[in-house]
This record gives sequence, structure tokens and C-alpha cells, in this order.
Amino acid sequence: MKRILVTGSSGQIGSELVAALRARYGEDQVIATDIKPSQSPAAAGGPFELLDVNNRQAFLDIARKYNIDTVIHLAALLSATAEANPLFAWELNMGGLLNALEVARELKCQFFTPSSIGVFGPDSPKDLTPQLTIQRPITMYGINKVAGELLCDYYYRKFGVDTRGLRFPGLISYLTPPGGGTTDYAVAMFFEALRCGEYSSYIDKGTFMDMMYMPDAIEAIIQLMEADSAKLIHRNAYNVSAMSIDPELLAAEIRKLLPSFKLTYQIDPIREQIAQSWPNSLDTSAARNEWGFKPRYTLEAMAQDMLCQIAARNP
Ligand code: AKB
Repeated sequence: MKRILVTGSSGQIGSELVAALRARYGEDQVIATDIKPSQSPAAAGGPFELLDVNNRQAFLDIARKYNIDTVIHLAALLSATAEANPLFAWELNMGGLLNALEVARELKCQFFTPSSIGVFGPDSPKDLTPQLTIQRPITMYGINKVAGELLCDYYYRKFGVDTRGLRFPGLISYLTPPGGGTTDYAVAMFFEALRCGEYSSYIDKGTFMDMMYMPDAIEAIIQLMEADSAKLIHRNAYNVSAMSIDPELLAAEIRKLLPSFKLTYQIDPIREQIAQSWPNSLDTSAARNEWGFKPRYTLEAMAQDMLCQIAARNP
């Protein structure tokens, strides 16, 4: 029986992941934690604890209290926020990860943490970026994520911790808004399209990035965690993606359902520069071959579902 501790449980991934894990393994088997008292549905229906991941002793105490066997470490700053506060990003993204890995080592837990397309930089191949290639990111977030992948490899090799990870692209979801990412324009476009019929994008026309719908991201985490460890050659971390889009392609998809939707541009030079340093599209063959990654949502299916779900929640 699994006993899973999730950090950053009120965030974009955490809110949906905690609900999915509770549905699968039982409500009391998943301990949601976050630095803030939670308004999120993730906290309801199962144990919740306040936790600052930079406090290693508190982390360990909560993990021991619930006798956990799995750590899912999500607490981190995303790319744009990390760029605005790089020192704090290093402290939280690296300090929190080190503490989470130490808890996993001490209590012999299985371990998951997300990496990102942010691990790539201007020197990486832009199209169908390979699983193994040059990783010279230009952002603090990307540097944290590359160091994080290597640290997870180290804990696997040196201490035998069963570490696993995914390089997420932009994640599109309607339940909890993302905070401080570069790919967030895609989520905002849906909400603004329904709210006022227009959206001003901070990412430029023609800047392509990979994206994936949240149900596919949740499914991928669960599938990877349940995969046969012996088959995971690239365990920290796999390229995953379901679509490669720019603002124009997304707007065209929205217009199929909202024909009068208007897209304008007001480019944010910082986020545009980050986006341009990231891949246009990823090669996901390692994830497909090693543990059967197969996203269900195409751009069309994702856009239809997003618009229906947001409309249903905001009548
Ligand atoms: C961000 O934009 O920072 C994240 C990511 C791609 O890691 N969504």
C-alpha cells in the first residue's frame, strides 16, 4: 500500500495530482503539504500539513509521522518568477529538492520531481530536441532544473534512491492557474477568450514551445511511478510533450469555437527571450519506448475540453 507525501500540493500540478492519487490509492494514503494554508480542493478529503520545504527537520518529521514510502516533490518557483528573484529561486528550488531527496534517502522512499523544457538553452537543437543533448540553459530556473536532474541521478547511483522525473513542457489546465511561468500565456488565452473575447499575448507570433494538457501530465506521472524500474534508462528526466504551438496556432483553435476571438500582442522581452531559448519541439521517444508514454489530447481535443470546462465553471 502506498503512502505518498506531495509538496507544493496547492499549485497547478499538485491540486490535480493529489486528487488523482487519492482516487487511485485511497484518501488517507496521500499527504498533501504546502507552505500556505490551502484553499485548494487538494487539501479537502485527506490529510494536509503546512510545510516549508526548506525546513528539513519539519519535512522529515511529517514524513515520519505518516510513515510515507513515496515523495512527490513539486514545490518550486517557475521560470519567470525565478528570473525576477534568482537568489531565492536557487534557495527554494535547490534547497527544497536536496531536503526532499534527503527525506527519501533516510526513509527509503520512491521519489518524483518534475524537470522542464527549461533545461535546454540556445545551444540545444531547436527541433525535436533529443533526450540526451547539450543542456546550457540561460535562466536560473533552467540551471536549477539541470542541477536537479543531476542531483537525482546522483541519489539514484550513490544511495539507491528510486528517483524518477519528467521534463514537462507548458502545462495547460483549468482548475488551478499556473503561477510565474513562461508558457502560461496559453492558459491565460483560454480564460480571456471566454471572459472578454480577446487576449494580448506576451509571447510573440512564431515562437513555438511544447505544451501538454494536465490530464496527460497527471497520467504520465502515475504511469512513470508505476513503471518497472529496470526499464528506466533515462529516469531523471524524460522529455514529454503532446503538441508544439505558437500563439497563432492556439488562437486559430480557439476561433473554431469562438469565431470572433481576437489575438493581439504586447511582448514581454524577458519571457520572450526565455521562450526563444527553449526548444520548438521535443523528441519524446525515450519516454514512449521505456515506459509507454502516450498522451491522449491533441491540440484540438485539448482546446475543446478547456473551453467547455472553463465555460461550465463560469456560467
Ligand atoms: C514555465 O513556463 O516556467 C513552466 C515550464 C515549462 O517549466 N511551465
